[in-house]
Amino acid sequence: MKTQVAIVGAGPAGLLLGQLLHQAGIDNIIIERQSPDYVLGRIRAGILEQVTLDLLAEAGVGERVAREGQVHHSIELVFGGQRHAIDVHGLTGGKTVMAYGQTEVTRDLMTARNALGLTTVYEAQDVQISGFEGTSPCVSWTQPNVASAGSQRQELQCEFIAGCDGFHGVCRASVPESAISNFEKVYPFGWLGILADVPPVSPHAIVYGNSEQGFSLCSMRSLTRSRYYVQCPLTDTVDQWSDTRFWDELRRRLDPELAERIVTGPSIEKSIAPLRSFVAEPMRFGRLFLAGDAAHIVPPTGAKGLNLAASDVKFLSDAFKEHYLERSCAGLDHYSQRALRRVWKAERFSWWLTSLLHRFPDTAGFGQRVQEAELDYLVHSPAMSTSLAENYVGLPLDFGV
Ligand code: RFL
Ligand code: PHB
Repeated sequence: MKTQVAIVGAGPAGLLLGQLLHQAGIDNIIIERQSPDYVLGRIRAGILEQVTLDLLAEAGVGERVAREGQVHHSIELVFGGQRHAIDVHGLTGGKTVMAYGQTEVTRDLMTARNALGLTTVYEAQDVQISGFEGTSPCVSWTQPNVASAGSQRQELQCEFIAGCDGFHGVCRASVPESAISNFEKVYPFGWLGILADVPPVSPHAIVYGNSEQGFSLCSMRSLTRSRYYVQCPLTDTVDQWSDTRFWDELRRRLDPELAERIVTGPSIEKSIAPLRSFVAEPMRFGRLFLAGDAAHIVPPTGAKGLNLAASDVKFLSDAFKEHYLERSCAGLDHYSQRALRRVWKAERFSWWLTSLLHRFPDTAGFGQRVQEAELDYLVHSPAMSTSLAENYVGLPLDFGV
């Protein structure tokens, strides 16, 4: 097999890149380790920035999200038993975010790719990449389900490899240790999340809570499907959390009015996610380019992970277009620097919001009082609220350039 750009990973980053490259006439094949159903079964992000929405529209998949997504003009913060609205729309001169599940973004991209008849290899096992430091990159894998292929290795020769294979993927791991620098911060807690077919408690705003019991978050997927999270110890397991225990704990962490309004119901998904900040530098190694979670992770508090994956893909697809259509390497040469500049601002924001809203096991006394003062300052200072709002809706792609 041969193609111009081999994309490893059919998450949102890989699928979006494939779509944008195809539209520019650049041939690509996606190699994915899991089945389509498995990929669609992962419940993850739920908030899209305008930059991401614009990109989905550019990729030809903007219609359903525009029709079914819920526009949010504000966010709400609960602390000290009281709720405070941050008017994101007013503070940013009219910007908003959209509540629309990552699962649906992925579904829309998969449907569009299938309709175009583009090749995606699913359930590829033992994927390996090679030759990216020279001029002949190659992706290889074993395809156990294809009878004619037996257990023989399949090979895809290409001109470039896009590593869109998430945090645990093979692409970043294939780079020699001496060529890469990793920056990491691990947080001493996780998020227990549940999905339930109940109306969201706050359909027009995401609610972020900081209480004595810890962080909480009320989000949504539609007007009939809600997503809720509570901070929990990393040692907890899902079976320690019955639905009843979850709902009781969530209510305890909210203000009395919201707690009263919550509609509870059986969970249809429940999982615990650890929180991590991570950046690998650079994001390019010869003919290998990393994008999305393959290169960086943010704690989910600022809802930036999927949006950062989308902005990486914008920079990378523009660079490939420059290379193939204008015969210029400038975009590819600047990709890592350009992407990292945006990545680090989102890392800073996600780390800051995580520090502000969670209870840290070792930060009693002074640290706790400073957190309370900062929250109080945030909701009463237009300067600080504006800083939160402009980061929440997403900085412009050319910010500071
Ligand atoms: P993904 O989605 O992990 O996709 C990578 C794909 O690569 C495949 N893969 C391989 N394929 C071939 N060979 C291999 N060796 C492979 N190894 C892995 C995987 O099967 C997968 O299909 O990465 P991508 O595309 O970069 O997308 C990133 C986003 O998924 C991620 O940043 C967000 O989900 C983060 N995130 C959020 N982001 C937001 O913007 N807004 C949010 O509200 C938000 N909430 C969240 C989140 C992530 C969460 N968790 C569980 C991590 C909430 C949670 C709880
Ligand atoms: C979600 O809906 O899953 C969600 C919303 C906001 C966040 C993180 C996750 O900050």
